[in-house]
Amino acid sequence: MPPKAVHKAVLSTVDVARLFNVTETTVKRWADEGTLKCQKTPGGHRKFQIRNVVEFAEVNHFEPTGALTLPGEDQTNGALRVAILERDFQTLVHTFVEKALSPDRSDLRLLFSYLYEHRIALWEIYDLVLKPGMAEIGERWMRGEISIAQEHRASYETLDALAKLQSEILMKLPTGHSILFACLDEEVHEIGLRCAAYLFEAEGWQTHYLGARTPVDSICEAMHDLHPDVVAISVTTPLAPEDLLRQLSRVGDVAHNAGTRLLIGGSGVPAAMRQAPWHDGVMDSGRALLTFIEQWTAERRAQSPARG
Ligand code: B12
Repeated sequence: MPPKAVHKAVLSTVDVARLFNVTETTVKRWADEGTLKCQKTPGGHRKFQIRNVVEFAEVNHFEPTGALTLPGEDQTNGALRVAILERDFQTLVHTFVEKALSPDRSDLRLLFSYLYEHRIALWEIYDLVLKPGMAEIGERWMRGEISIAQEHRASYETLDALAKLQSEILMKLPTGHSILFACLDEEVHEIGLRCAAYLFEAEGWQTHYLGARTPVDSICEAMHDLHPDVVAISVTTPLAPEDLLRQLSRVGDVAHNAGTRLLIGGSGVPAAMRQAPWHDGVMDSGRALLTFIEQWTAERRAQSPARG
């Protein structure tokens, strides 16, 4: 289990780079110029005393907004580390479920930070840990092994922990593209929508988030006011198929008239809707979303090669 307190008095180059959201090369340059005091180990690695890093941040007005490599890494429970190294997602899912149901809220937050710090990509956390983990929690609830209260708490702790993780990740530079996110009026499930929004944000997109239970009229109004490049709707609990079709195709029509693309995601999109002409793609994973972004970027490059 990840430890709960920061014990590191000495930071590595990687730690400092993450702390200030800069590259390791930048940190090495600061150290070599003497602006950031460091000691070198016999092996030539730079080590930074916390007090020197704090002083450096104060003098240069740098805000340490990034995340440290998870504190006390050395004492971390071996099983989790081995699971990460071996990319044993079954164990990671199991650990997620345990932490999500733990009464200590910091457990889940630390777990997400820990996974990310150890090179488990954001989309992998969402698709390969969170999604199967939440499905497991749903099954436990259906089997009567956990209460409604526990399921609700796990959901809201998850949303909080995802927000905390988002504040720690490295974001790409702004792309100038924007996207609007919403769930339809009757939809309370919004964790998947959150994941999609965070992934776009991490890729440098400006995101507008309307959240769960948004009336279709309000989604259309927001498209009119905000002019997003893309609108994304997440569907988990299917409405009566004709209602879902009516609501989504309305969003699609309004979007296309405004030159906005419509993406639909989530586990509740009926298979029959995948080929409909009024949307620009149905996606059931964060990985698929990244492919969309890659294609979008390639198309934009092809349209205006000079801007790159
Ligand atoms: C958490 C949860 C809740 C929470 C929601 C909290 C919240 N704020 O979101 C609460 C407790 C409130 C809830 C309530 C209900 N729930 Co519920 N819930 C779940 C549960 C356990 C997990 C869902 C989840 O968050 N998954 C994690 C996310 C990350 O996965 P995801 O949504 O699939 O998203 C991923 C992809 O699909 C994709 N994605 C999703 N959206 C988008 C969008 C875009 C644009 C893109 C690109 C990608 C993308 O990316 C994500 C990452 O991989 C599921 C169980 C399950 N098997 O999923 C049941 C489940 C969804 N719930 C279910 C039901 C029935 C309900 C209730 C109707 C129960 C009831 N009788 O009251 C109510 C809903 C009431 C209502 N008015 O609608 C059923 C739905 C069955 C069905 N298909 O109809 C499920 C499947 C449980 C079950 N097996 O019966 N629920």
